[in-house]
Amino acid sequence: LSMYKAWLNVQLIEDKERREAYASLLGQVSVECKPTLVLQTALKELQQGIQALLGIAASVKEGSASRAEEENAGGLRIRLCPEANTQGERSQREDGFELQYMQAANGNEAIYLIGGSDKGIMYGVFHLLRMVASGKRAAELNTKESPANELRMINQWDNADGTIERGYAGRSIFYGNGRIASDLGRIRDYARLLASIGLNAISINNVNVHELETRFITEEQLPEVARLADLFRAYGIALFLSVNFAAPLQLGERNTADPLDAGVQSWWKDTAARIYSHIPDFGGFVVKADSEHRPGPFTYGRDHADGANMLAEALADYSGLVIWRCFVYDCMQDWRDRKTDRARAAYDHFKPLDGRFRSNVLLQIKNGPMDFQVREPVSPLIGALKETNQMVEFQITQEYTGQQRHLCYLVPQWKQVLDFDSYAQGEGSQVKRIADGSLYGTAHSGIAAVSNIGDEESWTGHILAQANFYGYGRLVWNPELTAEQIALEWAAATFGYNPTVTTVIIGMLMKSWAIYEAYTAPLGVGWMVAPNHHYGPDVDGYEYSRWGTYHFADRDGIGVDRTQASGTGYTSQYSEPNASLYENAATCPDELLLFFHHVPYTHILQSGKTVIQHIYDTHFGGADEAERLREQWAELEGQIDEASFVHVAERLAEQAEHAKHWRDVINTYFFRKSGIPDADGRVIY
Ligand code: BDP
Repeated sequence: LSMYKAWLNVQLIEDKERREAYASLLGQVSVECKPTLVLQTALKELQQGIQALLGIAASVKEGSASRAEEENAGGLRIRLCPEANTQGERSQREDGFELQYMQAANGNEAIYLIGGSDKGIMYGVFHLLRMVASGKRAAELNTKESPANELRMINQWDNADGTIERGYAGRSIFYGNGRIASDLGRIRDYARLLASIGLNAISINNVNVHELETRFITEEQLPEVARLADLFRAYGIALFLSVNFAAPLQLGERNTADPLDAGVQSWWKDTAARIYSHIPDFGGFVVKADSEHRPGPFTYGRDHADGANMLAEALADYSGLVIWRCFVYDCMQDWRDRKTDRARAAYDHFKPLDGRFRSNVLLQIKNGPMDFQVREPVSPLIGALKETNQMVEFQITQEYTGQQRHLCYLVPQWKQVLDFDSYAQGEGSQVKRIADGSLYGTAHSGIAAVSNIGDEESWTGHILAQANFYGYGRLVWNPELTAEQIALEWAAATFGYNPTVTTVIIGMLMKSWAIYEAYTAPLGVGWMVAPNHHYGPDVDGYEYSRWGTYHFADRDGIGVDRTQASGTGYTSQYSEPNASLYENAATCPDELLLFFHHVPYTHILQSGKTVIQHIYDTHFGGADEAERLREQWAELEGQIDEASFVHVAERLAEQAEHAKHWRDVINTYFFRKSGIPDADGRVIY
């Protein structure tokens, strides 16, 4: 079924001439390198793809050709070119590949697929199949690709009981009833999807590690975990586990989890030895510590460098990595005294530790300082760490962006983050250069994101949310791709190469983030969602709670004063000129105004509107636009498969209704608070 196949829904090429031209070229594959596990995967994918696209069974021949044969031979020729990555340049990562089209003297056509590694070959195969499906001719295939980022990671927030934290697409494909799934087929299909977009690392359990998952690193569970590692290995994906910092204590094997305790240190060393005896290429640990009631080094008066380094020491002999999350804040604070500000927390905790982490530790930093809101500034911690490996964290699962019931294509948001200039080393210090390690030349770096998949047939609940999954992988491979290009690739691969269909879908995707933002929390202030589950409007839901996520709306004004002059001083965490840009309400970008400033409702935005009128207008506009999305989709009836059509139509209908609800709740609230009428007289209560 196409929903399940997602973007690997390869169809027979209809144009006979093109199909035959390709058949003579791809019907014969010669493999001129050693058959490794990943290479075998690549060949299997290649044969399957050729069968589906061209309706033929390709013959695969192994062994290198003699010189005479070589000169005239045609077909697809697969080679390994390890020299491609000996230049030590970041643009030449070993996972790269090259495609070269050639015509021999005798007229034979050949395509060379040259990988920097077996993984490079596999990525090249997926790329080749995508290009052929998209209608490219053989002579147009020449390309050289190399992933921009070293670690291209996905984080599952799956729990062993089969639930998924912030999951909106069913239950876990990994676990059920406290055990690792016995049917590995679905997980294998997932590995395929991940590899097809270039991802190379996965952490398979929630960052909130509960009792059952704490046991994943025990002798009893490791054989099961190893089965998953085997499966991902075949697709070139390294397996990581989220671990419980207090595991030695909670498993009852030590009476403390103090990172400076010799007994604890040896416990983790033994644990590492045990893990690597089952999984020799285990990726390492992901750790959420001292955050939202998770244990951590603070309990013992130690800091996060002590905690991370202790684990890193244990993994070092095996080249394992510790991915230590910077989402550390006191969730039981109240900062109305303006001494604490949740947005400041990551920087305040980690900046002073810069330079103290071992070389196999990476700090994983959420893209914004709060928590994956529809609009946030870029975290000032990204780039501020100059002697520490760092990774950016995105959230594909739409916790705060409509939970896969609303359409919200997030690639434009991620691109904005990656293109943001932190000025950490002067102009040209974009986030993407920190993620790819080039700004500071760090040993390790990359990007991670929280997955949006579950066991629903469509993987992502909303089929159009597959675009976020696909787009994440493509963007992490190459941050220079545009959000439109990615949307086009995805829509065509998923629904077929029909320009009428793809044009409508790209249009919808590209507008969707702005639409969602328009009818939800205004001008970067965030939140205003129902507490706990985070779906739907509740303007004051978090306003009187201790989670530190306030909007400070009263009868005179709204917004959070994070300036140095009169607020929390958060703006000073940025490098200049960003610090001054945000500090000054006149230069602060409109879309972030209420994140940084508390202003009267009559404050005039750079757009020329008052804050209150902006709120009214965007909420009416956004809800109308949500209605348009539904109409646009309706045009596709009969042009895509019925099941997908109905599935999306239902969700868009729900979104359109729910957008009106958002509109009314927000507008009425601010009308009543401010007492200022809508200039167009639309708001009533
Ligand atoms: C928040 C989620 C929470 C996660 C937390 C995290 O609401 O469920 O555990 O982030 O990233 O977005 O650790």
